[in-house]
Amino acid sequence: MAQVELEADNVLTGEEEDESLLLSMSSSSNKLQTREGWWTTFVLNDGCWMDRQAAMSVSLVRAQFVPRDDDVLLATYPKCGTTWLKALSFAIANRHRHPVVSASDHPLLTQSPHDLAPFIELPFRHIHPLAAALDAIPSPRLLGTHMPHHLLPPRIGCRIVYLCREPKDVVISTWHFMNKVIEGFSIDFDKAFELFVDGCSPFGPIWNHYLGYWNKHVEEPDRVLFLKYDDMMADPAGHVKKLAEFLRVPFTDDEVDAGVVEEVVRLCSFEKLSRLPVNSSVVAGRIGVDERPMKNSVFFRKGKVRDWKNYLTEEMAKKLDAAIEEKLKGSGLTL
Ligand code: PAP
Repeated sequence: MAQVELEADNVLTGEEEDESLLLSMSSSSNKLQTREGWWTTFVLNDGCWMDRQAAMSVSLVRAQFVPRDDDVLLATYPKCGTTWLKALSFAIANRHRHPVVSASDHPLLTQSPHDLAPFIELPFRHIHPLAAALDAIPSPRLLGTHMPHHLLPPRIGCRIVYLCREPKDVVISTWHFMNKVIEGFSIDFDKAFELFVDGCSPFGPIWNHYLGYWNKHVEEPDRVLFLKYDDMMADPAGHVKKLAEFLRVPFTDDEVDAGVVEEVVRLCSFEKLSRLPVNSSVVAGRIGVDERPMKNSVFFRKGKVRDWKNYLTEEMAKKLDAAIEEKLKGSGLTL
C-alpha cells in the first residue's frame, strides 16, 4: 500500500459538490489521493482505488445501508465470476420456491442474476432509491458487493461468500469489459496491465481485496466462505453442494439422487445463461460504470479459465505472478 500511495500524483481539493459530500463522509482525511486510472481519474479511498462515482457510492452505502443479520453477501473483486455466483446462490437458496428440474418459468430464465441478487453499492451516486429498493427485499436477502472487506458498512455481521479468480484472467476480463461499457475507453492494454500490476485497478489492489476477505475467512470460516473461480469450473457440482451447505439449505439425498445439483449447475452455466434473451439482447435499466445504461450481455464474454494465454506475453504473466506471489506471501492463500 505504501508503494501505491507514493505513486499517487496529486490530491483532490473538494471543489465539486460530489467530492465535498464524499469528503464529508470519508473516514479520516480531508484530501484524497488521485491517479490517472483506467478510463478516468481514480481516487485512493482508504487504500482502495476507484473512480469518483464508486467512491461516492461506497461512502453512501456506508452511511445508508441497513444490514440484516440474515443477509448473505456475495462479495467479489470485479470480473471474478460475480454473475455466476449470484445465479448459483439464487438457484440454490430459492429451489423450493422455484424448482430447477424441468423448470420453464424459473426467474433465472427471464431476469439477470444481477437483478435477483442486487449490488448494495450500485448505481453509484443514486443510492437513495436503491437503499429503499434493498429495504423492500424480504429476508433473507442475497446481495452483491465489490467493496473490499474493510470498507463494508461497519455493522455488517452477516454471512459472506467471497469468490476470487486467477488475476491474469481478471485483468483480461476487466479490459474487455471496460471496452464495452465505457464510451471512449482509450488506454491501451499495456498501460492498463501496468496499472493493474501496480495495484491501481477498479477496487484494487486486487491482492488487498483478496486478502481482506481471506483473512476474515481464516478468522471466521463459518461466516465467510472463500471460493475460487478456477476450482468452481473444475468441480461445479462439488461447489454447488458446498454453497448449499453454507447457505444452510443443504441438498437432501433424494435431491442428489434426482439430479438437482446437476440441474443447478446446468441452469447457471455460461452456455445456458449467456444464450437467454434477457442476458443476450435486452438493454437493462442498469446504470453502468460511467452512468450510462448497460446491456446484460456485457457480463458474458467467454467464461473460460486461462484465457489470459491468448493475450499476455510470457514476461507479463511472470510479472503479475511475481507481484501476486509476493503480496500473498505468508497469508496461506494460493491461487
Ligand atoms: P462483474 O464483476 O462485473 O459483476 P463478473 O460476472 O464477475 O461481473 O464478470 C464477468 C466474467 O464472468 C466474464 O469472464 P470473461 O471475461 O473471462 O469471459 C464472464 O464471461 C464470466 N461469466 C459470466 N457468467 C458466467 C457463468 N455462468 N459461468 C462462468 N463464467 C461466467
